[in-house]
Amino acid sequence: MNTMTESRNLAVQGRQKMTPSEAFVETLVAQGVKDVFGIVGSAYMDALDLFPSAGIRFISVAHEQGGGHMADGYARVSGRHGVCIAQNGPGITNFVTSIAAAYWAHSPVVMITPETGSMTLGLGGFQETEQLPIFSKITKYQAHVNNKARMAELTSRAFDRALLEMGPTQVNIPRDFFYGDIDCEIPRPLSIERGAGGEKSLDEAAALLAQAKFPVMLAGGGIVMGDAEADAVKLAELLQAPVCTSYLHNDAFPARHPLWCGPLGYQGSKAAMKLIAKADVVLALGTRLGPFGTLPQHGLDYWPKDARIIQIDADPKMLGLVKSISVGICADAGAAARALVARLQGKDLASNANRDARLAALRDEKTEWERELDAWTQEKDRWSLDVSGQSSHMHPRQMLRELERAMPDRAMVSTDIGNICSVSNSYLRFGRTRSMFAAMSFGNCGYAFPTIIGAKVAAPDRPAIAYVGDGAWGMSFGELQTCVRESIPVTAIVFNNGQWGAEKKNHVDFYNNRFIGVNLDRQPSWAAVAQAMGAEGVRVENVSDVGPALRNAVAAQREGRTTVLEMMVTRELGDPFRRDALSLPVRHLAKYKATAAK
Ligand SMILES: Cc1ncc(C[n+]2csc(CCOP(=O)(O)OP(=O)(O)O)c2C)c(N)n1
Ligand SMILES: [Mg+2]
Repeated sequence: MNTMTESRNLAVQGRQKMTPSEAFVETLVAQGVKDVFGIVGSAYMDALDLFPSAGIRFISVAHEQGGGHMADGYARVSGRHGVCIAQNGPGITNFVTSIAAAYWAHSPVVMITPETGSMTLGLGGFQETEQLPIFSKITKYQAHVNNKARMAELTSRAFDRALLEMGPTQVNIPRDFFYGDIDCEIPRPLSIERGAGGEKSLDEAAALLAQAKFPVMLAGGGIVMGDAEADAVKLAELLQAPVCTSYLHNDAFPARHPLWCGPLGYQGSKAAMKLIAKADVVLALGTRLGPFGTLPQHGLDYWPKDARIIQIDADPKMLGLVKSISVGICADAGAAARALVARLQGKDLASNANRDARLAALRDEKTEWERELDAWTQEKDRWSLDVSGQSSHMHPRQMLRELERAMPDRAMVSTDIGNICSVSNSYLRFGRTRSMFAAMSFGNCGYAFPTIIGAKVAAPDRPAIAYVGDGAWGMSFGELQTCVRESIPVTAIVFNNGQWGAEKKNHVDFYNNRFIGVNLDRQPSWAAVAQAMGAEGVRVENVSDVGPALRNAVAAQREGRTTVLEMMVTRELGDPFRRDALSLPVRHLAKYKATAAK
C-alpha cells in the first residue's frame, strides 16, 4: 500500500485555539463533507450551528433509519463518505438497522453519535444508553472522544478508517465535550492507495488464466467501488471470457457489452448460470463470493465444483472464506486487472483454440434467456395461476419488463427486499457502475427508498428510481417528507400486490396456504397518500401505461418533483428467497397435528 495525502484541505491550517465544536466541523470540512443527514437534537446544537458557515448542508429527515440509509446511498453513488448524525439515546438507536445495512453494503458511512454528558454517564439520566456496544459488530471502527482535546484527531480517524476498511464507522462524543476551549490542529485526510496484489499470486493467476480452456469472469462490487469497470472490460476482452455479475451487483459490468451475460444468484440470468457451469477457471474479480450469491436457482446447481477459482478482493479476510480457491489476491480490482492484462498480453492463451465455439455458446445462451424472459409474462405455479386468473391487475413480470424498456440512461435504481423486487433482478441492466443500490446481504425491507434519496443528493443530475414492495413502502414512505421538504426529487415505484408477498410465498410452498400476517388489507391508496404529502401520486393499472408513467416521473425529477408510481399488480409470486433454509413442518404434539405436512 502506498500512502499519500490529499490536498483538498479547506479547513483551518496549523495548531490554534478553537472550540471542540469548531474542531469537529473543521474536520468535516477537511474531509470534504458537503451533506449530513439526520434529525436535530440538543446534543449537538453547538456544532450544528456552524454547519451553514462551513458550507455543510444539513438534510433533515423523517426518521434516523432513513438518514442512515441516505448516507449509505450517498456513499455508494459517490464513493465519498456518507455522514449521519442524531440525538443521543433514541436518535442513535434508530440508526441500528441502517448501519447494519451499510456494513454489508461496504459503504463508507460515518455515523456521529453524540452521547449523554460525561458527568452524568451511568446515572440513568435522560436518553442514555451505551452507544458503543450496540454498534460494535456493525462498524469497522469506533472512536470514542474521551477528551475534548482529541475531537479532531478521533473524528478524522473515523473518516479515514471508513474508506480504508470499506464500511461504516462511528464517532461517539459525550455531549458536553462540544463546549470549551482546546488547542489543536485539524488532521489532513489520509488517502491510501490499494495495490495490484502480490507478484507471486499474480503470476500464478496469470498462468492459470493462460491455461484455461473456458475462463469465466465473475464481476463483483469491488469493480464498482474501485471504479474498475474499464480495467475489467479490458481483461475480459483479452481473455474473450463471458462475464457474470455477482448477486445484486448488476452494474459491475456494462450490460451492452457482448461478453456480459447477466447476474448470478436469486432470480438471476440462466445464461450466466449455464455459462459459469462450464468454466474450468473462474476469475472472481472484486467479490467476496458471499454465500447467498451462488445458491442454486431456477433448478440449476450451476456453481462449477471442479473449476479453479482465482479470487481478487480488497479485504484479505474474504479470500477463500466461502469457496475454496486456488489463488487469492488481496488487491484493488482495477490494479489487479491491469497487472493481469500486462502479464497476459501477447501470450499464447489456451482458450484461443476454442474461442469461436465459446463465443457462439455465449451468444446462444443469451438469446435463449431473452426469449425465455419475453415469453415468461406470468408465474405458472398453481397459486399464481389461481390468483392472477381472478385479477385484472398487471402481471409483475410484464410490468418489470416495461420498466426495463423505459429505463432512462444513467439511471440509478435502488431495490428493496421482497418478491417482486427480487424478480426484478432479471430485468435490471446497467451501462455503468454505481447504478444499482440493492439492499445487500443485510436484506432489510425499507432500504430502497431512503437509499435512493441519498444517492440523488450525491448525483442530482441522474434519474433516481426506487423499486419498493407495498409492505416495505409502509415502512419507508415517511421519507416522502424529506423529498418534499428538502427538494430532493426522486421516483418511487411501489408494487401494490396487497401482501407481504415474499413471506406469503413460504406459506404457499411450506404451510399449505395457512396465511398469517401476510395480507396487507385495507391499505390506503399510496398514490393518494403521496399527493397528500406534497408529491405526485399516479396509480398505474395497465402494462401499456407503465413506460409512459416512468418517463413522466423521470421528467418530473428534472422539474424538482417527486413521484410515487403505484403499480397495481396481481398477487402471483415468483420463486421463494430461501427455499434452502426452510423445511416442511413436522409436528409431534397432538394439538398441532393439523399443521403437519401431509
Ligand atoms: C425489516 C424487515 N422486516 C421483515 C423482513 C422479512 N421480509 C422479507 S421479504 C418480506 C415481504 C416484503 O413484502 P413487500 O415489500 O410487500 O414486497 P413483495 O414481497 O410483496 O413483493 C418480509 C416481511 C425483512 N426482510 N426486513
Ligand atoms: Mg407486497
